[in-house]
Amino acid sequence: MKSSWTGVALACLLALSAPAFAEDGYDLWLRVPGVADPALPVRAIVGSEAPSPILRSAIDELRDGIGAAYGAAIPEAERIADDSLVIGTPAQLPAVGDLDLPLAGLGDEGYVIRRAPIDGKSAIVIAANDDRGLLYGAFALLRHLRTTGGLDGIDRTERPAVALRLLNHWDNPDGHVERGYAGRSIWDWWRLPGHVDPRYTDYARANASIGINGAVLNNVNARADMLTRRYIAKTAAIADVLRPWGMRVYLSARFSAPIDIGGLDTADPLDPRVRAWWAGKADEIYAAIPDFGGFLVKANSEGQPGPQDYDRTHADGANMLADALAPHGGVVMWRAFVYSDVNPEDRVKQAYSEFVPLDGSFRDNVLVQAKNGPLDFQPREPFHPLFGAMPDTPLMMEFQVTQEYLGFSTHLVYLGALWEEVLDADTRVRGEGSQVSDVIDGSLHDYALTGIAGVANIGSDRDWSGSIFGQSNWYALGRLAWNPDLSARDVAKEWLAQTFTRDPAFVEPVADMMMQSREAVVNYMTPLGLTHIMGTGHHYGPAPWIDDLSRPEWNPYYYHRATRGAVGFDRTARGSDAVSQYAPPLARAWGNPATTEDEYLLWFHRLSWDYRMRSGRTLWEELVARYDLGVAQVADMQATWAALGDYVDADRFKKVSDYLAIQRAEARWWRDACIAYFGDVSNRPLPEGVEPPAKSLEYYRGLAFPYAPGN
Ligand code: BDP
Repeated sequence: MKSSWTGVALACLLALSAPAFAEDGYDLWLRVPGVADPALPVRAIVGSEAPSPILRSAIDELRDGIGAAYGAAIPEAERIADDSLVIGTPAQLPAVGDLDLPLAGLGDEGYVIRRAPIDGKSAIVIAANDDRGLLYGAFALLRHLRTTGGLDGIDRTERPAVALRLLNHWDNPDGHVERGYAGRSIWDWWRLPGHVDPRYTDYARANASIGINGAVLNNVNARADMLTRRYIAKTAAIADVLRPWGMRVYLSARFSAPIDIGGLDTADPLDPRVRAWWAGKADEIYAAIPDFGGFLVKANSEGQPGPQDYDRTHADGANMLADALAPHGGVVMWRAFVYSDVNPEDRVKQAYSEFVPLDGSFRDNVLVQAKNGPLDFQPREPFHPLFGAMPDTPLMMEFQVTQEYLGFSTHLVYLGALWEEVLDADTRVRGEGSQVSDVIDGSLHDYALTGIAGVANIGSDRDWSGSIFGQSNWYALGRLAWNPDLSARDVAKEWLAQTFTRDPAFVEPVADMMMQSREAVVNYMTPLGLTHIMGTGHHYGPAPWIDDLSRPEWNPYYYHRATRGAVGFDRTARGSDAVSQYAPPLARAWGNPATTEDEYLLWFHRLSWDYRMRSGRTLWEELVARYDLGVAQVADMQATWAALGDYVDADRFKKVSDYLAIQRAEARWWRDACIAYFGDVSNRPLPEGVEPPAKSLEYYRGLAFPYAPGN
């Protein structure tokens, strides 16, 4: 059997000596940990004699991970002796079956880890119904080892709450990543399939370690070329690398592909030639990739083609693709991110208006994928009213890991806090306690399909995410998709312990800093329910003054409508009545400013600048105070980090410090530009003692960013 003695010995040597090499962040959270108690708890690994590629991944991972932690070589053995780590399904290892572990109901991905004697020998057992469960069990054991420094308390029984746990890459075939702030695409489409970058294995391994089981490889603003024979071969090469790590590949499908690459003159979903073309395309893809996951589709949104071009509905379009994929077991993820340039309805209402009437008319292998809020990945939005409103259509969650609207990769914003807020939100559709997470995990409406996707923040940068703390958002996506009830703070602590050090003197203050970071970005960008006031196109920096773009809802002004007398978007019954899309208790609460949380005030209400806030301040004074608070919170983050240099290697310490300095300057810029603008429109003087903006409003209006990334 294969053993990597030398590899382990080398890793140990490196771990013992001071880090002489650059800590560039490439190793993510999968680092060599030390242990608290050096007594080796595992002397050999016993698994199936002919492991599948997935089980091989799991065993290698355990052997190398435990070996490196204890500075010992862990051989693979055929017989169970004392201190064996036994990994297998009951079918592979009868001794595992004899333990009568609670595997029923754990599906293919769940696992049990138990310290239990086998034939009188002390053992730790990782058991599952399928090799994928064994892989996740192996990573769970290593996570426990890395976060606690030992294997005490390792017993657990887990299964993922959500079936599809996916990354959505917005990567184009030319290597540009839409809204990417971490370099170029990691997919080297040009050299594939001849050259398969070893980095894809590291990518798959990192995903497997946090339970992510699939990736949509290309941008939702899709090129039809991705569906040509040439590109299917490239996708197949990536699928081959991802498969041993329990991951499937998916593609974004351009709805007009039958015209673009198929030689047809229509993409009408009810046209038999179009249906036949897609069926043939599905056959071709599955011939190359037997476990292909399916299609993600952005249709009739922001200029993308779709079924409405032929007077058909979203359901007609989704069902046509679903029929093509169904014989092969694939799914369609049809996006609900739609708003029209001709529809005057409040933009945040349009997805609900279009999709709720279609509830129940989608095929069984369709999920409707909705963003967490009804607008567009803003620093804060109320949850999307579709959640809870489509009991007969599986809704899947789309989060954005890449920080398009949250300062790009240089701002430290821990998104676990944002996602927890959304997942915990109570839709009230079945009384109290009908949380968004209950919709997403299928329990509220008995969905047969469930999913959470995150728009990836991964690129060719050595540190993958363009920043060290950006990695925590990738990590949190996986962990919260596995279990949406996890606490975001606990997830942050897990990530910190594995990425830096387990020392609580480091972990506790930095976890606090991460949790605060989300509120900080809301405060210095869009406090009190303001939204979408960033620069046009690139979305970098403040630009609340813009009101001259061709489509009304592209203008920041559309969202705040500030005048001398008032500010905010009236979404009550007197205004756009968006509140009516929520369950009655929420509609009532959000229909009245007195019962609306400060966080959502200007999202739902249009109020006088003199409106009296809970704090006793006027709205104008409160707005200024929030902007100041946001800047102060970033200064606190900087101070926290500055005091922790002893716990972090110099490379990563400096990079984070540099970025925090950028973030602080930019937080100040946001604050200054926004209070200059709102102060000008409202004609309000700054409250006493408040520092005036550093520059004039004209200065901020004149700034331009032609080379901002990701655009
Ligand atoms: C917007 C992005 C745009 C995406 C779009 C989407 O600015 O690049 O294509 O979302 O999700 O926020 O389709």
